[in-house]
Amino acid sequence: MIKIIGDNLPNIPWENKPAHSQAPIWRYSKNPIVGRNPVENVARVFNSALLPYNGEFIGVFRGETNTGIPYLYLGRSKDGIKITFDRLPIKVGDGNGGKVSFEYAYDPRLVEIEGVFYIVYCTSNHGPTVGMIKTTDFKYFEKLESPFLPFNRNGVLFPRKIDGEYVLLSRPSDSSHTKFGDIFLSRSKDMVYWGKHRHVMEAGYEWWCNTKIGAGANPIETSEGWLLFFHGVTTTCNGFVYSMGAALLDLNNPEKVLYRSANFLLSPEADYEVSGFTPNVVFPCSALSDAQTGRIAIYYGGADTVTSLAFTTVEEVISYIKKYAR
Ligand code: BMA
Repeated sequence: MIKIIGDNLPNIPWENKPAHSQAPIWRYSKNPIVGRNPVENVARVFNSALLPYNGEFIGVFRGETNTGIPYLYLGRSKDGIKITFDRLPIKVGDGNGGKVSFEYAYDPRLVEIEGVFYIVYCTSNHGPTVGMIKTTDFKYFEKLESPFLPFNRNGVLFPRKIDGEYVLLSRPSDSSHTKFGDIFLSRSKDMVYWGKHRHVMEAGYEWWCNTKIGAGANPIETSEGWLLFFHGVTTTCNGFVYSMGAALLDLNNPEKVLYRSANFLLSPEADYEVSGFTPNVVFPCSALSDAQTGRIAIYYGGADTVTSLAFTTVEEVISYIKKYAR
């Protein structure tokens, strides 16, 4: 039996697989869970992340303001589905009483490591790159050093140290709508200096992810390896199409890919994925898991417009990855 190595989460959002479905991942029947204009001055919320917190859920959300510029918003939820947002973006300090301002901030991932919550997101440091913020109470947020020079995006931290080091996935990019990109891994002992950079996965020979790929949700530890949901992009005559893929990485040497599904697991099909601000985008940024039942709930952005949920189980998704591994 394939197992999740981690905490139980009895109140994980959940819906059983529809009887007719053959897919390894199924959409929540009441998607999207966040529609347009969810809070004053925010036109769209998508590409966001939630975690369990004090028996409920807390999240960091990409809020596209009515200026068109994205910032990070805090949201709370009792059930992981109905979310209440703060009216203003998260205020961030420099750790010394000063304030930090952002040109923009988007695509946050949220992870807890040893009681500290880290927000990993994309921001500007004279060009887009990965930014890092920490908090222990969701009241005071402290900006940490940027792990990388520009240009880089899609930073995703592993939820625990491996061999005493923090491990961060990322995707070196360009200054615009990057037309290339593989997933790399870097290590740090202190969250300041990052090194030992390793290549993990290349944009596929498979057509659905042949332009670029980027890590999606924080990896989930399982008895078979780290389960990584990522996005893969193909280029059509009408632009990019973003789908969701999955792979299993070695528990001790996560730069080693054990299995990678040649098939996508979710590709834009639903109305809220194929139409919106950026049509044809499925973009995962976080996943909750329940060790006891093996249930997994994945949060993803639809068409850069809405936030949606999809479900699977560890048994189902890992069997699928192995069955369709190249
Ligand atoms: C990427 C990021 C994501 C977005 C995607 C599709 O480059 O900007 O936030 O969802 O493009 O537009």
